[in-house]
Amino acid sequence: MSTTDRQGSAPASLDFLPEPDTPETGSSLSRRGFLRVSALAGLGATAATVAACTTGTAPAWTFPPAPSIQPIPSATSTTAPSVAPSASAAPSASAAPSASVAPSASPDLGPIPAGWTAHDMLAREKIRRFVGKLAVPLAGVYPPAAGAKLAEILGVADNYPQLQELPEWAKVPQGNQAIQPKIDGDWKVFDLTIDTIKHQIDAMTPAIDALGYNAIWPGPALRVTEGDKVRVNFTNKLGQTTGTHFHGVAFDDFFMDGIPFVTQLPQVPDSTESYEFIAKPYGSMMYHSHHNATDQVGRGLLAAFIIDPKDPRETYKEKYGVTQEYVWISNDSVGGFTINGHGFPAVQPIVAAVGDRVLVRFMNEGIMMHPWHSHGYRMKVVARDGAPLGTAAFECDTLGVNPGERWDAIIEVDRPGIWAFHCHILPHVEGPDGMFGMVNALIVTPQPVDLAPLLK
Ligand SMILES: [Cu+2]
Repeated sequence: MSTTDRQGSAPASLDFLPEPDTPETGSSLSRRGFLRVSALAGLGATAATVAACTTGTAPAWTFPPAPSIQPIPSATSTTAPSVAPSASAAPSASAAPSASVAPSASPDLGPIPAGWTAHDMLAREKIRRFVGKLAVPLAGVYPPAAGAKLAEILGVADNYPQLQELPEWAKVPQGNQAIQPKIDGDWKVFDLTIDTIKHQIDAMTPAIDALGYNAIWPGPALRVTEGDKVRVNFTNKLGQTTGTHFHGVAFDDFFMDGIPFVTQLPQVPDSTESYEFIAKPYGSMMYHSHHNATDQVGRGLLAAFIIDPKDPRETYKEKYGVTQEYVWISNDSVGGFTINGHGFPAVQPIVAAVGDRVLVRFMNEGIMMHPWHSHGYRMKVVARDGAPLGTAAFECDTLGVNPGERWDAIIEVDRPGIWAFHCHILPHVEGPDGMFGMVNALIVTPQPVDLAPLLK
């Protein structure tokens, strides 16, 4: 699955949910939920119906009646400053990300409610695109008052176009898919290509010239067990030289380290090169280009390499009862501020149910530190750079992750909600047209919900 993956199981695309054998039962919307959803979906988009669902708890805010229509100025004309990372970050000026993203949607977003500005309209548009046609079904899995409030906050009664569309993150390819190795004697063998690709940070922005292992950014997540003999064959289809480094691995043979002119010659185009090593130590690792890397990693040659402990008692599933995991690779150069190669609202959310224990493997493939802030929950941070923290494990709600670092954090979700989860360097997450870049959400449903059928 793109980014969310069940510990130790082969992931399936957009499989957010616990496997059928997990303790949670009822992996689809409850009948009551469906009825509520049907009621909302069939609303004829009237505020009256939404209000009818709001029994007992009156929402604090209601949509103003018939606001006067005002033209919406271009978001680029607002006064918010454009904030760009240091130009030294990127080799070419055009490659520098900018927080001042040009408005990607049609400026015709309808009438502006009293007291709002264009910023509010554009900001709401981002959330509508993030949720897409999941809005009504998702609202339906929460208790009626909460569901009605969520529907009201999004303005579902407006019957806006995104209610019929896939969420933004389901419109673009998501990386991190786990691939299974071939077995060759006692070796686990992965065959990968290194490709030039066109990559969309977001479905509404033009594709950029990017790079990807197996033609996707981030590349496939490779997963092995401590002590495995691993062979990874890379076929270079870039049209330029490269070299691949497995970041965090303790190589016995230093010539496997992947650094052109230090431990090898550069890998020339149209050649296949193999890296062979024993997988150790266990933990969250990465693989990425280590040649012309500001450009090559900045354009997508990055991926997760996960070494599970040989001792099953040391796995996160056994040790902490982890029920699902999410690989979270940040980058911040050529493609702008991204999580798993995408900026909000194209970042695939973490979806969990009450009772889940969610492992997030933060990996920073960028050039700056990002403090990840989890709303509503503290994270229990259990490993740094793959090394278990043991009794030094700590809890926090804001975790700074430096370039090259990996931090493993577990969130025990015990309260439903839709919780923002974002970098707290504000120019990395919010601009004149609302949230963008390094923003994600932890969506906690009261019961497990199978979203996959809704994403067709
Ligand atoms: Cu940041």
